[in-house]
Amino acid sequence: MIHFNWEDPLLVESQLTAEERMIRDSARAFAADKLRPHVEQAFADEHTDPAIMGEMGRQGLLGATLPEEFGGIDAGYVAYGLIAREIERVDSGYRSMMSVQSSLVMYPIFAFGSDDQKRRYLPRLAAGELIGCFGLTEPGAGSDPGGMRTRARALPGGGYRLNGAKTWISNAPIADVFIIWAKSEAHGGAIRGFVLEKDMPGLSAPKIQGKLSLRASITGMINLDEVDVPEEALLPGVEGLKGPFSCLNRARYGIAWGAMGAAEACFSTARAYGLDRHQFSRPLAATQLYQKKLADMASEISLGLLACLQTGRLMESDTFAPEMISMIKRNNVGKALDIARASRDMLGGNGISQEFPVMRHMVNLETVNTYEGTHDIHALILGRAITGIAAF
Ligand code: TGC
Ligand code: FAD
Repeated sequence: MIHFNWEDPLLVESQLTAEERMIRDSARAFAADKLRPHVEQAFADEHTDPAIMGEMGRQGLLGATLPEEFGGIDAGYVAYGLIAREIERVDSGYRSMMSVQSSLVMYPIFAFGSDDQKRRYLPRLAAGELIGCFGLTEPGAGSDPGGMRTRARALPGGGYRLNGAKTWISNAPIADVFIIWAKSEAHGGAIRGFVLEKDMPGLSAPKIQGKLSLRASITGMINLDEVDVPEEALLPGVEGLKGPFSCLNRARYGIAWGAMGAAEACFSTARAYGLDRHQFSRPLAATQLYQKKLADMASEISLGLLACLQTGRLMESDTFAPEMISMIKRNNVGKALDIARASRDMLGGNGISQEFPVMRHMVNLETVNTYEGTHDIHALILGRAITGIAAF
């Protein structure tokens, strides 16, 4: 028998390799040194410092699963998840920056790009010298990206002309590289990916102001007004919705780990607060209601982390189904949101102060529950797999 460890009740740590622990420790130190000191101010000011991407790059946190040849560190999916967990322990917005760059920009270039595109973009994206964004959602096409209206038309002399609008795009106002998904008339109306650059005439990416959630991560629109791109901008290796969805599989998987980091931050804050704060002549943590809430949190976090670990191992052996990722994204973000809301309550009036991270995590997780497929859309993806009937 061993002594119960409230920080790791089911010993997730014991299932990690030495290399994974090293990567996790390095991400944890980076998050504590470089992100945590600035997060309250960034959130209050709704400000994203683009230099953060360079710092993440220098630390080896971008595109971690990619080969060294392209700037990655050849890490597995569990290591990638551990990085997401450590960054989101500080703030979901910073994890968002990392996920978009790694899974939604570097991955499609790596998986579907030409050799030229890989050489041109990947090492600089890995270093954080270039910032990327991923344009799938449109004003009229959110949960149903197949309804997108952005179009690519073939130009007589070669290349394409893009018209359309994307919205709610993380990193867009500070991005150098834009992955744009559009219906290509030259390919029978199939959805194709294009790699655009910020200075292309007709492309603009205004900031969406006034977010009450994920304020440390900048979000924007992408307007495409007759943007002419050369043939080399097309991602040659994929056609159809499976292109963007393959990227989303990776990002959603990272989110499932990340949400547990945010939940752990809330849980440990509530635990420390309950031990310190006295009411009715005893610590709050000495009451049964407080302890039940802590027991529920520790249980959900442990189960959620083990589910991530199992899914990560299956991804590493290429024996995963996308529905597994829907299950852990939906479950873990939903549970993290419950934990953040409960923690906010357990801190009483102090729970609404920026002095404590719980309310910031709570409002951030509202976004995380919505993006990359809403909580209910993932239920419908699972429902389809369980019944064979699509109920979207
Ligand atoms: P459906 O008919 O199901 O599939 C069309 C084609 O795609 C293939 N496919 C997948 N391939 C790989 N991975 C997956 N997860 C896949 N899911 C589907 C499928 O096999 C088929 O291929 P083919 O070859 O037969 O054509 O498509 P549908 O239109 O019925 O889709 C339904 C639904 C609900 C599953 C889908 O539309 C969906 O997932 N909606 C949610 C939209 C979403 O997640 N948007 C995310 C936008 S990006 C974002 O939020 C980034 S936030 C970043 C941050 O800041 O962290
Ligand atoms: P809708 O699809 O309109 O859904 C509204 C509600 O209806 C939801 O509750 C949904 O679950 C429900 N609903 C929809 N369809 C059904 C149905 N068939 N049955 C039952 N209920 C249904 N997108 C990108 O492409 N790139 C990004 O980088 C990106 N970053 C984002 C950052 C932020 C801060 C936010 C908020 C969003 C971001 N998104 C991004 C967009 C995000 O993916 C979408 O918001 C999300 O997919 C939902 O689409 P929607 O907002 O249009 O909601």
